[in-house]
Amino acid sequence: MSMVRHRAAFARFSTAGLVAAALLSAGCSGDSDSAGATTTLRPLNPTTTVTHDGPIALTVAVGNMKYAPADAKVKVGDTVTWKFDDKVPHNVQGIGDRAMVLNSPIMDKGEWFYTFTQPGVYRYMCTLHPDMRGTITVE
Ligand SMILES: [Cu+2]
Repeated sequence: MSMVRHRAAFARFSTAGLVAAALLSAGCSGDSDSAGATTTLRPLNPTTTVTHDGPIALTVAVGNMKYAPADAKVKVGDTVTWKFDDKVPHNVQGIGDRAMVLNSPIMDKGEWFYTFTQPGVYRYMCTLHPDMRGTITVE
């Protein structure tokens, strides 16, 4: 009899553990869902220039071998466009895990958009000219 009670208590404990594990994995899948939403805003083919119909919170000029402004702040949900206009081609390549979402084609003219869905500090550079650096802080 006491053995049965002991098993029942163990079973309840296991169930609580499973519920906790399920909650944890639900949290994880929620994170990857929002990452997936970010993915849909990126160009499917990196050589294709995408267009964007919504409002632009910030335009970063890419020219004269620099990003202007080099440092800027936007809010979650804001779309930033990088407007390329120079004699030589450039790109926007994120530095570090969070900023890997910034991955524009190499272009000398045209625009590339990104809509920020997660707060954080996004540092980026031009892979052709590593001295070209910029930062977008998303609040
Ligand atoms: Cu460059």
